[in-house]
Amino acid sequence: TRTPVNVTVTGAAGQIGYALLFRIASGHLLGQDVPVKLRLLEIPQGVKAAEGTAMELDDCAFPLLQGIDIFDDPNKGFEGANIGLLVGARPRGPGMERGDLLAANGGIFKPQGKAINDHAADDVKVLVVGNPANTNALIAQAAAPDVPAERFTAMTRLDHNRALSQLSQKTGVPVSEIKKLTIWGNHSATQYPDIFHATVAGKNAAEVVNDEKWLAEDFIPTVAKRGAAIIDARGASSAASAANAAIDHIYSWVNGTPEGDWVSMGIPSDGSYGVPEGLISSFPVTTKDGKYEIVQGLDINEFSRARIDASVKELEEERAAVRELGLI
Ligand code: NAX
Repeated sequence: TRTPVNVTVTGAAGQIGYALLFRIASGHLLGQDVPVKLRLLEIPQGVKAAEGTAMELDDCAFPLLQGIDIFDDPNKGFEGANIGLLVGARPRGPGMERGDLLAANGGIFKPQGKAINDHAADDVKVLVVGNPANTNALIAQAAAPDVPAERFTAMTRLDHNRALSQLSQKTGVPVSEIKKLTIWGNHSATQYPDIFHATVAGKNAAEVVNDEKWLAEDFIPTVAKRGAAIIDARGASSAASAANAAIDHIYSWVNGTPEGDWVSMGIPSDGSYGVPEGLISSFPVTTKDGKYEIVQGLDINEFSRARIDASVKELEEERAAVRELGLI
């Protein structure tokens, strides 16, 4: 029998945590043949609620779930972690400036990065979901100099899935027939969902759509502002879809992307496509044997270039701000 994989989830008592943990435990994160042990990390005030979620996990009697432990100390929470899902973060409160937000999250992601550095398993893979996800990932990465930098990633898969769904509705072609869509840049309103390389039932998506006005004024803003639209409708932010995207992100990273398709991941740039090295930015990637690679050689037209540059500029500003704060 296989050794269980240790999965640490931060913010375990939150709404994404509630949607995420049951899917991890039922085998959707890694595969139906992979046993898991859950390590839930919360702040002290969240521990009791996490214990309640753990009781429900017990009550599911999931065959693959081989243990649940709950912590409020990151050093313990990340001990032996093979996968780290960093969901808990500090949301922007009323009147909070970006600098305050980055500083508050630095107070979370810096110690968590250090704990990963000192206590996680050698093969640890980290996904940051908590916003601002790209820059939080950068902070955690900087605090973990002994962990290969490429193990720190940020989630743009929800944006990717949202874009797939919007394109499917526009073209009337099921999502299963849409390939090679890309989210570039930051997980924020500046992100750029790119359909110029995407295919819809084997045909170029931009040609099938053939409507630049829809692209610029409907598709891109709808995808970029979907989070706000969900809050408006639900009275709460995306939770199940965010959890689903986190599952997809790790599943793809560990188990590989299918031939002829790719996914979007926020990853440290190697300078590809003019994105400054080291920024954690979203790229089209293929994965194999637990490693990802940026898809190379795509032609970036003017329409795309301007939008990628704008989002990357925002990431550079966030990086400068956290440098200024001494967080990286
Ligand atoms: P909730 O407020 O429901 O839950 C957050 C949980 O994190 C709370 O239980 C809190 O006690 C815990 N927490 C706070 N600080 C912690 C720390 N230092 N260590 C451990 N746990 C800690 O938020 P939820 O709706 O679950 O969202 C979590 C994060 O995901 C937010 O930052 C949110 O902005 C972000 N999102 C990111 C998305 C993405 O695509 N990258 C989309 C969905 C979501 O908005």
